[in-house]
Amino acid sequence: MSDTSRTDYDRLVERLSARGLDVAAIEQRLADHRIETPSWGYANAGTRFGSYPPAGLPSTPFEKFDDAAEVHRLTGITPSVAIHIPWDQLENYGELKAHAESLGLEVGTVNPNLFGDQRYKLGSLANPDAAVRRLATDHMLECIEIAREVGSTGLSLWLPDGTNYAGQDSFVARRRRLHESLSEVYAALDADMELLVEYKLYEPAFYASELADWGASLLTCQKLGPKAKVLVDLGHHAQGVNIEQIVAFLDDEDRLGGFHFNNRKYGDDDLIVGSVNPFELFLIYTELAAMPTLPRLTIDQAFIVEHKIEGMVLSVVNLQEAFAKALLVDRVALAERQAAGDVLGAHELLLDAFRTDVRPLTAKVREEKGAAADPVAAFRDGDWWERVGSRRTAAATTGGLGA
Ligand code: PSV
Ligand code: MN
Ligand code: MN
Repeated sequence: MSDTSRTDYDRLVERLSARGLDVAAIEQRLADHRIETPSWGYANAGTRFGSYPPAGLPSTPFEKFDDAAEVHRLTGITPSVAIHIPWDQLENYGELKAHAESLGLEVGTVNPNLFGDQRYKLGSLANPDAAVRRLATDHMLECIEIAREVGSTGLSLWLPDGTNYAGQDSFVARRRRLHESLSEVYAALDADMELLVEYKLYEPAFYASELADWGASLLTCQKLGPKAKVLVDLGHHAQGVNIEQIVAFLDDEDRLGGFHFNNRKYGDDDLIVGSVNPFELFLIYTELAAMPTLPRLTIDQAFIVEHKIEGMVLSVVNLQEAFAKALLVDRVALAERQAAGDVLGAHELLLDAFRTDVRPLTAKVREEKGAAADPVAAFRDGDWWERVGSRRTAAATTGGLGA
């Protein structure tokens, strides 16, 4: 650490200690913070209008893990990588597991794809045609098998099912078909596996979605059993929805399975988390910081115009800073002010934490892990991309359509 940042760090510790905060405990929680990165975030992605892949993008799951290892080297807190099937389809998943381990990584959640096949035009697990439901259910079962092979305990479900026009199908019939399909999937989960059920307000269906909000996901999880939990993707809500309240409610029900982090301004934009609304991210982390253990925290983003590794690294840095700020909230004082009805006094405690520059603290925690004090600058200053990208000549495969 440079002399200047040591001074900044010392000054910050002094101030925080004077406020009665246990800085060592805060640093420990920051050191334990883990973020999963998505394989599809490293590969070619675009909008429905086009994609602009730079030279050197990974074209195999193995190469995507190489990029993820660079993000982990720079940040120190991203040891697992979510995979997406069939984008990461392989003959032998043991080879991917071994490759991950050789890089100090592990394979994270397995994400099935229920929208790419032409037969999913009218839906997958809720499709009116039993043969298509069978296809989708079998794909989920195949993903459970893949999870076993790579040593993963998380099966993620983003269900694209819905209808485009009123009258197209019966709401109740679709819901019942979905539950029937999912019951079979749930029954196949191992004891230590979790089914993470994402919801999304709209898109790809534009009239009604089967799992449009956290209520629909929660009801589905409650029907299935305790291994089913809700996954909150920050880009999947209506404008103005209070996501931090949803997070608190789900945790109170013991059904908060995890997050897909990103940020949006209009729709499911999959922008860098914390880039549009850092205060909202801080408030979400303020709820998370009150929990004894954190749920699965995963990035779900599509980098369209920015460098993908740089974007991933900045996302992790933003998450670390949001968590650090949330850990500064004086919980005892907050409870006292809430009980006393001191509205702005309570709010002020949050503002005070949010306004604190925590960068010297997060830099120190990263450096102690052997990662970079300033990971974005370290990536820009380094030559990793030039070295690795120049060896990649194969055409980049898709990582999905993006937002
Ligand atoms: C589509 O909306 C989506 O962005 C969902 O958030 C999924 O998690 C992701 O794609 C990967 O399938
Ligand atoms: Mn998602
Ligand atoms: Mn999404």
